[in-house]
Amino acid sequence: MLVFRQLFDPQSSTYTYLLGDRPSGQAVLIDPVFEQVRRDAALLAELGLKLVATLETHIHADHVTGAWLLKHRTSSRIMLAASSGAAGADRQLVPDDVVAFGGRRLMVRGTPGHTNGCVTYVLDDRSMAFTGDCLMIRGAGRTDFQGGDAAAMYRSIHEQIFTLPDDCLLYPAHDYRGLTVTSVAEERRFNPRIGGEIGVGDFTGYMKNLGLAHPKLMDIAVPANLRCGRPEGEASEDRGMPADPGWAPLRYSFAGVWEIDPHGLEENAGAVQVLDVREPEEFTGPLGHIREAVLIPLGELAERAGELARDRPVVAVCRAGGRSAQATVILQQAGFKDVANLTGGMLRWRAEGHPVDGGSA
Ligand SMILES: N[C@@H](CCC(=O)N[C@@H](CS)C(=O)NCC(=O)O)C(=O)O
Ligand SMILES: [Fe+2]
Repeated sequence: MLVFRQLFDPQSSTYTYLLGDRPSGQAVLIDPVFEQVRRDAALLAELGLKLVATLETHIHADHVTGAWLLKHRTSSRIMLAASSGAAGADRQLVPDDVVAFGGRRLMVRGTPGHTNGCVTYVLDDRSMAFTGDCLMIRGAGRTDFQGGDAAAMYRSIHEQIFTLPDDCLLYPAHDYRGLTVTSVAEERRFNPRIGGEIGVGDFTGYMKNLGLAHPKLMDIAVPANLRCGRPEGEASEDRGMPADPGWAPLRYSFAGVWEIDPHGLEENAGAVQVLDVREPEEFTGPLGHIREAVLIPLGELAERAGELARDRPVVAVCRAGGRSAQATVILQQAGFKDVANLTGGMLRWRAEGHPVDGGSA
């Protein structure tokens, strides 16, 4: 079984694709974005997948790749086209290369035109292909910088993409209108830049007149991507990715919440404030509460957050870990930096045998 997820970076309108092989648990990411590495790593962990490789469709001009950062977090191998000219890859791909993840494979097709190092990845059964900024949904990548070549793109699309099966789904690296997927047959017919009877001369004429401004991040992104996303100063803080919190062992969830487990909280109990956001009758009810917990029901938290100390991390607690997750959001909005949610709430805290005040056995 194939695990497939399409992920979006709203800043650059980039799609990142997660493909996983369920039986082996091995996965790849196509075109990860630096600022989204924490999110992507959280999803891989929650799905029980091990990242074996990151693949680039090309050297991006509008965002920095997450390849280097993911390699440091997960030991994944960095793969991209030899023709991209990038330094620091673990494997340089050439056309017809095969990238394996567990029992599944991606085939590499050279599709230059947007840049001269662009490739398309085709899934083993030809049910889907990842076209980067070559063929886009009712569009095509621009050809006016980074060695772009409209005639080369015309050939790439006709010879490498339109030759795939009609119902092969095509997933681009970007879409600026929120469209997510297309197919070979519909692009062959309806693509306004290259579909129908449009010839190479028509296409190059169209592409010369797109009139697009250069990507805002181009001067930062291209040099960084030629290093596979390794920050110049090495430290990840240099590029907008704050370090993970160090005050306790925390886990970031795909839902966007920092989580602490009962064991981690007990180990760090002296250093944190425990905030219980249940209703008063629950606090004194059968589940009991954690020693020295401060009670502020969730509905009152926005107004009463000032009752909490700002110089100590806050761990929010409720019955099952749901309301307290929302409490971490409210606290962050109120300016608290070090906040975490007790995973599983009082139910898990008790089930794992940690001490409670009050409550019934
Ligand atoms: N406005 C965007 C740039 C968008 C852009 O130039 N995208 C490239 C892909 S790197 C493209 O090929 N666009 C084709 C199109 O918009 O038709 C930014 O500042 O990042
Ligand atoms: Fe691009």
